[in-house]
Order: sequence, then C-alpha cells, then structure tokens
Amino acid sequence: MKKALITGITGQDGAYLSRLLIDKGYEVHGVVRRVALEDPEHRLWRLRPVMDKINLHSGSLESYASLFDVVEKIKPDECYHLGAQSFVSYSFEDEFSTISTNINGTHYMLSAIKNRAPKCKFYFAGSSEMFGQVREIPQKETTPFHPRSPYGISKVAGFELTRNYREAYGLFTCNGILFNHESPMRGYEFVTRKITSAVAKIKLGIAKELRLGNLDAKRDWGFAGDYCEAMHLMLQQDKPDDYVVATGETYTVKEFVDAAFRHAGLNWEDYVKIDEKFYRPSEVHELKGDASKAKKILGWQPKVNFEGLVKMMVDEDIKRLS
Ligand code: NAP
Ligand code: G4F
Repeated sequence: MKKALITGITGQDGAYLSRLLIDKGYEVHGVVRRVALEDPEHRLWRLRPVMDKINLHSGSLESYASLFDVVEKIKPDECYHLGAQSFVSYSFEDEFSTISTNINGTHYMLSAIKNRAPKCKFYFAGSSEMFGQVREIPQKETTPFHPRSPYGISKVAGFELTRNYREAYGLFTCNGILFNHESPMRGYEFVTRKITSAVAKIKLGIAKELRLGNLDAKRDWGFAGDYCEAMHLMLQQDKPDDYVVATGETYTVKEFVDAAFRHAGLNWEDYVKIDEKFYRPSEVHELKGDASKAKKILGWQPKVNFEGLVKMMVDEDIKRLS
C-alpha cells in the first residue's frame, strides 16, 4: 500500500486530495497544527467524512523539527506539500509571516525528504499568482514570473527551491502551477465563496448586501476536485516536471457575481456595493492558463466548467444555510 503525506490537509485541496487518494487505496497521512487536533469541530470540518480513514500528525510549517519527525516516522512514497498562508490579501497585511511560513515551510519539507525519504515523490503547490503582471496571455510553463504580492513572491521562491532540489540532488520534485480553483469547500475569504455564500444569505433573507473590491479582475476559475487529479497524475509520471493546470477560460469577478446572483433568480446590481477596503495595493489583472502540456503528457482534462462551478457553489451554500 502506497503512503501519501499531505501538508495543508485541512484546507480545500487537502480535503479533495485525501478523498482521491483514499479511493485509490493509499494510506493517507496529514500534517495539522496542534490547535486543530484540539478543536476538531471547527478546524477539521472538511475532513469529517474521512476522519476514520486518515492519520493526522501534529506539525507546523514554522518548525523544521516537527516536519522532520513526521517524514522520518512515515517515510512516505508521495508527499503533497499544500500547506501555506494562501490568502493573497492577507499577505499584504502580514508580509513577514506569509513569506517566512511559505518559503521556510517548503524548504523544511524538501530538506526533510532529502535526508529521510529521498525516494519520496514531492509535489509543490505553485500558483498562477507567480505570473502576476503577466507577460503573455495565456500563461504557460515558459512564461516569466512577475509576482505582485508577498504571497506570489513566496510561491516563486518555493517553485525555485523545488526545481533546485530536483536539479541539485536528483529528487523527484514537481511544481504544479495551478490557476484559481474553487468548490463548496473553498474558504469564505476568497471571492467566489464570499459571493456564493452572500447570494445564499440574501436569497434566504439573512443578508441585504455584499461588499466587494475590484470587479474587473479576470481569473481562470476551475473546480478543485479536477485540479487535485492533476496533482496526483504529476507524481505518477516517469520523470518529474512542472505543469500549468487551468481551464483556459477567463471571466471577470463581475461575471462571476452576475452568474451567481442570476442562478438564484436575483439581480446583482440591487445588492452589490463597492468597498475600497477590498482593493489590493497591487492587483493581478488577468490570468488565463494554457494547460496544453498537462493535457498532452498527463492526459488531464477539467470536467467542470464555469457555469457548472457557479451553480455547484450557489446550490450547496443555499442547501447548507436552509
Ligand atoms: P487553503 O484552503 O487556504 O489551505 C491551506 C492549508 O495550509 C490549511 O490546511 C492550513 O491549515 C495550512 N497551513 C497554513 N499555515 C500553516 C502552518 N503554519 N502550519 C501548518 N499548516 C498550515 O488552501 P487551498 O486552496 O487548499 O490551496 C492549497 C495550496 O495550493 C496552497 O499552498 C495554496 O497556496 C496553493 N494554491 C491554491 C490555489 C487555489 O486556487 N485554491 C491555486 C494555486 C495554488 P489550517 O487549517 O490550520 O489553517
Ligand atoms: O478569490 P481571491 O482572493 O483569489 P486570488 O487573489 O486570485 O488568489 C487565489 O488564487 C491564486 C491562484 O491564482 C492562489 F494561489 C491563491 O492561494 C488563492 O487561492 O481574489 C480573486 C480576485 C482578485 O482580483 C481580487 O482583487 O477577486 C478580487 N476581489 C474583488 N473583491 C476580491 C474581492 N477578492 C476577495 N478575496 N474579496 C473581495 O471582496
């Protein structure tokens, strides 16, 4: 039985990936913060359906010793390093903790694997945020990076560390360059979930308005479940490599808002207010990915389109609140 270790298992992608790996017959282990083990009701809610099928280990991305101990104990065959401070807005508020957690966390994981499980295949959760001020549209593996946030900078460093451990030490390390992916398990601070949860509240008479920032930003939004399949496929190849994972379609935040309100039978212009406080000091204006390489080499295809994603998220939020 193959053993997989997931950092960030309590997050959106951790929840989908752990289900996928359990279904494939893996023994699944996850690193979680000690506070999560002490407050499972609030902090492990995404893992509720699989709690009896996974093994959780206390550890922090800030502590090399804790990550080293977990790697030493599990000796995983595959490691999916998803743990990170992942909210771009917050990275402007506390750039020091974002940069230190994200870069050091990745460095610690790579070093622990090199020293204690050198045969382990390693996946790094890179991001389209690394393209930032984009140099070409669509963006592919060869597009230069120009990050526009402390978060984006931390991901470029993680990407380079991951590539360097491959080139310098011969480790099987892959970078996924994933574009925005969403689901009913998305955190409420991200714009899609903020929108769909507000639509549900307005529909049910619990809220009256939704305050948002820049409606003109364009994102290439896919479904998290589809993207976790791509992560797994990367580690099943003969050679380690880096891959863009995206739908190739791009929509503005306004188009997402419009689709979500329309699906609930509402007109967004009656409820949405623009609030300057949600604007960022520097914005990533347009992301659109070219996933040709992932399609050709991994045989990967997204299954859920934009309309399907919006409907899935709105329906689930209405169901949950009802
Ligand atoms: P998420 O829901 O925010 O999950 C982040 C995970 O990291 C959580 O499990 C969180 O644990 C953990 N974490 C944060 N700080 C930690 C620390 N100091 N020690 C231990 N664990 C820590 O993110 P996601 O959407 O699943 O994304 C997964 C990864 O993919 C992230 O690295 C993200 O940056 C990257 N990514 C995401 C997208 C996207 O659109 N979703 C696109 C590209 C790349 P707690 O629950 O304890 O906070
Ligand atoms: O949903 P967002 O916060 O996601 P963002 O910044 O694109 O980052 C997400 O995707 C990245 C991949 O490209 C990941 F690496 C990262 O971890 C994260 O998962 O914001 C999307 C867009 C932005 O342009 C933002 O300015 O929506 C705009 N926006 C407008 N009003 C808002 C709001 N974003 C948020 N969170 N809240 C608003 O009120």
